[in-house]
Order: sequence, then C-alpha cells, then structure tokens
Amino acid sequence: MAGLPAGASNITARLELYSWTAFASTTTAVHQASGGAGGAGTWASKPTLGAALDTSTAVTAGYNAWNVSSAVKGNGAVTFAVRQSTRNTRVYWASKESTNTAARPRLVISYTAPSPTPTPTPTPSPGPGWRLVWSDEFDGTALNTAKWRARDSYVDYDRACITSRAKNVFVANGSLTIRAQKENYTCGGATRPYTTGYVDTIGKASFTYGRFEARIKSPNGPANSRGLWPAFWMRPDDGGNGEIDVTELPGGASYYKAATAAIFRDYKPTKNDFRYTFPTGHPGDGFHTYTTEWEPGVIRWYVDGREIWRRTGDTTSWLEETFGADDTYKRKFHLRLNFQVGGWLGDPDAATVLPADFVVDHVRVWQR
Ligand SMILES: [Ca+2]
Repeated sequence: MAGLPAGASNITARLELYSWTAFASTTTAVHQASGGAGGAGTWASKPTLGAALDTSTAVTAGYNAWNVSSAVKGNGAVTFAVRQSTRNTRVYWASKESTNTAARPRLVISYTAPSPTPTPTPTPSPGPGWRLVWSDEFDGTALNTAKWRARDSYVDYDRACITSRAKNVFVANGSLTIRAQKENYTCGGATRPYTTGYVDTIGKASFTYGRFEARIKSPNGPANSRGLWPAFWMRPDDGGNGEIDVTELPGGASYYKAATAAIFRDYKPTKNDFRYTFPTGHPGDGFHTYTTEWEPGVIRWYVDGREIWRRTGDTTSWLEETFGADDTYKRKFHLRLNFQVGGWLGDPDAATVLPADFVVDHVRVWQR
C-alpha cells in the first residue's frame, strides 16, 4: 500500500475476499503470516499464521469482509491470510489471478485526510553582522508594557475608536492580536461604529538604523476584508518629517494581494511607495515575515526573506535629508503596530467580516 497521504488518521482497513458460493465455515483473518503459501496444497512447512484480526462464522457468496484495521498503520507491505475451519479454500475463493478482475481479493482503506495547512513560511535569517538588540516574541499572557504602550485614542482618518481594552489588544498563544470589532464606541466626543487597537514603543524603544522585522498574519482575504488595514511602521521620536512603513496590508478586493512598502518625507505628501504582489498566495493566507533594513544611504524591504524593493540617494533625493543620521541630526524612530478601520482605501462594507484579527508572532530589531 502506497496511497495514504502523510498525516492520514482514523485509518480503517477491510480485507475482502470473493467466494463463488456460500458454505458453512468459520474464517479468521490474520496478518503477517510467514512462510510461503504457494504450491499445490501440500506444504513442506505450513505458513505460520499471525494473531487473529477478525472472525466470520459463515461464508456468503460474493465478497466477504474482515476488519483488519489493527494491522494497517500506514503505507507499506502487510501480508494477510485467512484461516478456515472447513473445506478446501482453493475451491471456492477467487484468487488474485482470477480472470474475473471484479472478484479478486482487495484491501479497502478509508481514512481521514489531513486538513490542508498553508505552506509554512520560514523566518529568514539576517545577513552577516546583524545583532539582535530588541525583540518581543509575545510569549506571555499580557502585553509587555515595558516594551509597548496600547493607546486609547482616535484619529480623524480611522472610522474606529482605538482602545487599549483586551477586547482590542491582547497577547495569547505566542502572538499579539489587535482585533477590530464592530461596536458603537465613543471617543473624541463622537460615537464611531468600530473599535480597534494600536500599540507603539514611544518612550520605550527607538532606533537609528537597524533591521526591523515582524511576522504577521493579516485577516484580509479576497472577499470580506474591505476597510481593514493592518500596518507595521515607524516614526521619528521628534515628531518631524519621516516615516518608514515596513508593511501596510490593506484589505479589499483591489488590495488584499499586496504588501505596501513606503517611505514618507512629509504628508504633503512627498513619498515613495511600492505595492508588492505576492507571486503565490497573499498576506492573509498565513504568517509572513516583513522586514526593513534601514542603513546609511539605503533602505531595503523584504517579504519572507526576499528583497522586494530598495531606496537609495539615487532613487530618492530626500532620503539622506530625512533618514540620514549624522552627528548633528541623529534621529531615532520608534515602532508602531496599528489596525486602521476604513479611510482612504475604503470603509468596511456589508460583507466585511468583523471581528477581524491582525496577528503578530514576533517583532525583532537588529543593528550592525
Ligand atoms: Ca511568537
């Protein structure tokens, strides 16, 4: 037997032998019989029969079945024999050489197929010289407030109120989840139809240059995701010009397949951005790793370890001015994870499924 898929479970096996006629006999199926059963019926040494699997007390015309599941654990060879209390088996049973192919012995297998799992995406290793300087693997049971602050807030372009409640931001099962909900909530003196979450490292961790990575599962599929917009991005502590978007993952039929990489000088907007469409799959089909390497004179973006885009002084005249870090202009950028609901790329519609989860397996920062 070779056809069982990896991960098959609940395997059952039925040995079926065809008898040309009914007769009285007790038959017992056994397995792992050793010794040959060939020849004319007079053995020099009879096969050694194994333990009983299943017994039938009468033979009927047509197929007779024995449950041999306990002998079948997976692919590979298993030998079965049937021990019979009366009569000569050769007279009544169809053999594997029978010209009637529909009467040959057969082993009928049924099983539960493994549930399909998305291709796991490896977490890429950083190149030479990068040293891990900060990370959160989200292994605990609560947001680590030494590293992050969950905000209670709102912004004009977000249709949701941002709350720090566990309903919107929580750590469990090795991940941070930011959950957008459909619920009326009041913030800034107005009631909004959604809530969401937002965490940042302002005042807790900020960096000049580095390799910034998050492993993320977006909630956004081809349908039912319009208006959902997870993002991992960075802003300078001084609140001035400059934004680095490691990834933005807006939902909706027009956007769900792509991850957007971007840098902003200002919000006039002077910006460069690039929408990377996955060669197979999409950001919502499982966890994917999004990385930005910010170094003097160059910023590179990666998805699942593959470089997708880079900016240098040649492509972007304002790169050094905005992201340079000479001694007189040493700027530190902090990390942000937010899950905007609605805005420039469309509001949720009737098909948008809420609650929706923006799940982050880890955030890691290296420097060199
Ligand atoms: Ca984790």
